[in-house]
Amino acid sequence: MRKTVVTAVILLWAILAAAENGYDLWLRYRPLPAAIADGYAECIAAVHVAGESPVLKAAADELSSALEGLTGRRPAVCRDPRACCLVMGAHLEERFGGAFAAAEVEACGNEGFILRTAPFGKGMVLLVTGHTDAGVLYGVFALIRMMQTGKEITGLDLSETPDWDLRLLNHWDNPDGTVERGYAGRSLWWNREEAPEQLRKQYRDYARANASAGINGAVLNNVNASPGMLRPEAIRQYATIADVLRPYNIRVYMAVNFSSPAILGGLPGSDPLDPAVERWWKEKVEEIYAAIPDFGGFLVKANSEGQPGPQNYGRTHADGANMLARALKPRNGIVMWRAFVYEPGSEDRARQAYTEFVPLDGQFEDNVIVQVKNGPVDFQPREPFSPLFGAMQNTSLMVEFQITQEYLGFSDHLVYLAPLQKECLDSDTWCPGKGSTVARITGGAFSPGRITAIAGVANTGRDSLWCGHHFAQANWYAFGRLAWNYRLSAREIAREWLAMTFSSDPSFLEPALTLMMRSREAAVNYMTPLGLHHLMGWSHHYGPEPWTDIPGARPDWLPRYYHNASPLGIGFNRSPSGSNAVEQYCPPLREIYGDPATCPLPLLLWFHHLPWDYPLPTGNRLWDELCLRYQAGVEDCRQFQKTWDGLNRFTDPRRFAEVQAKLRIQTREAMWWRDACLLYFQTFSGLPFPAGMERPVHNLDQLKKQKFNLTHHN
Ligand code: GCW
Repeated sequence: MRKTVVTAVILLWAILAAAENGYDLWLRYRPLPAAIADGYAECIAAVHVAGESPVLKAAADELSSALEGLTGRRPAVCRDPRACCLVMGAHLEERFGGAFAAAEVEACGNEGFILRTAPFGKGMVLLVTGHTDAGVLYGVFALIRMMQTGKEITGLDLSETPDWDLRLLNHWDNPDGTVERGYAGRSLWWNREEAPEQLRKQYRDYARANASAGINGAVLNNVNASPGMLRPEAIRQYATIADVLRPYNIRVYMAVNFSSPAILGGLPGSDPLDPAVERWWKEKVEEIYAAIPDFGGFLVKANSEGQPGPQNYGRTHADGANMLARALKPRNGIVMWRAFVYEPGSEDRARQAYTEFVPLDGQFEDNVIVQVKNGPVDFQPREPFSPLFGAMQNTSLMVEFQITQEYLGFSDHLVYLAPLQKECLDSDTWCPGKGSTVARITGGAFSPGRITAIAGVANTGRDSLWCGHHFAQANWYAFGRLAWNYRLSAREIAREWLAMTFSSDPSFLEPALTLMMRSREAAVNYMTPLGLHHLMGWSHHYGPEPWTDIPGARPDWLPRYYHNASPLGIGFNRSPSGSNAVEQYCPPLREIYGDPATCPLPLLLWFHHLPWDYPLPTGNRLWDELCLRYQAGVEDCRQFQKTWDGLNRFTDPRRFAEVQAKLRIQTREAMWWRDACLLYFQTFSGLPFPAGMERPVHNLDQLKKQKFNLTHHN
């Protein structure tokens, strides 16, 4: 009897241990079907690592554990490249002269790679090379991805270089371990008490995930920066983390508080033109580089939402950024200076960053990059691209996306963000002319030689599955992949991710892909269709509160400022008869956006205030179209549930059930959004709900009284 119990316990333990909880992300390396696995194992039976460095070692270890997991066989290590089927190392042309031209390897730059099968001795050899070890690392991850997704790896000839030099995550993590707008548990970096070895493992896994997606840098603390980050103990913590990330080609950057010289250094002020302030920063920079020789640089949020900045001293953003840039320059560090600024006042908030920054174009040092949010307001489910892209042709600009879902249902809603990011990157700014997309402008197409970068606000935390929602992992992955190659389609990336994370069975992939590809538009529809924005509760940014009125609050924190609903209509008039924010776009966009007849439907109420019965090209009047879109969003969520329920047999029980539970919440909340917004807007439109639309299940007065409850959000 006792034996049976013990056996049962051991068995249960084995099952639980093997159970997936999402921690392994897309690097699960579970066994592939034998037929494919044997081919890979044979093709990479023995590996030669040409060279020695922590980066090469990380790459070799990864390849070996991936092969072991995927094929059941660890490759042999072979010292003699002639006996090997795979050789990895930088500059292999020195040994395999015929396989590459030196110029080709050179063209890989700092991080590019070549994967090439070449004849060698009596057989063939797979060469993974580049100009640097980092390139080899990315080549190895590309090869692993090919195996994870069942691709052919014989006869390879592939080379890639990244589209942006710096591909960064921004962590909005505070020293006390909280994460601003974080929905996946507490901070990975700060206020931790676990054993160092345990932390190192987690940091290594974080680094592996980033490297596999192509991310090469991370800002480890919140842009609302604590001056304490520049204290010696925080710098030491930064250095400890940097040591673990370094073999994966990841550099660390720090968000700094502009008033640090006064707060921390005891100086009378932090005026950027004060030589004592400049000296203080120079010394601080030296202190940081002594601890972290490859430190990347600073990220600064200045004179925005209460943060201090150069304007406190009557100086400009350029004065502030340049002073820091000069301190970092001797060490090749950079300054990422955020353009997310808006002050209460009469000017349309969407206009403000442009008004403040465009006059400074051309005044920044060349190691300053101005970091601009994708849209002119704030990470809404849909925004037009920020008009700063294109308007500052003599300044390096980078896009900041939000991967954490501050306005997109936190980690409760499944919203695949690659379509949103592609939409922005592919937007043609028309400045200086056709074809000047956001991707090309920030990628340096018009300013060769300048450093280029792209950032995403991270959605990671201490949560066992890293991101709070299994599908939110896809947003981390997709950001990295797009930052590496923005020409990849959102669908292709989703397909890779699904195959690596769940299953590559076509009967799983097709429906799951449709679900992911539909999810962003569904969220736009049930939250803010037709260009509406900022309808959420102002304190939590989660659920709908289009009615909020807080006496004395800043008007631009309140939804009514943005939707302007009244008996006359709805929307923000940014056309020439309104705030004229359209003038910030280059022709012909300003004309296209400026006229409701030509403005794209998805942005209509972003740029126009229109009567409820305004006729749309869809054949519906505005009110009916709005209703039908909210309804379509709800229906999509229901469809997501059905789709997922049908995929049970392809997924493990735990992840299946967890996603299922989240989808249930999402549908419920899509209905909440629909009812709250439509019942409220109906008090102005006075129009009935159109035929074919479900009746609301909520009551407006109750919704208004309902207190927002955070219980299921952590
Ligand atoms: O989106 C808003 C957020 C703030 C954030 C700010 C910013 C870090 O609500 O939490 O602060 O933007 O990007 O600076």
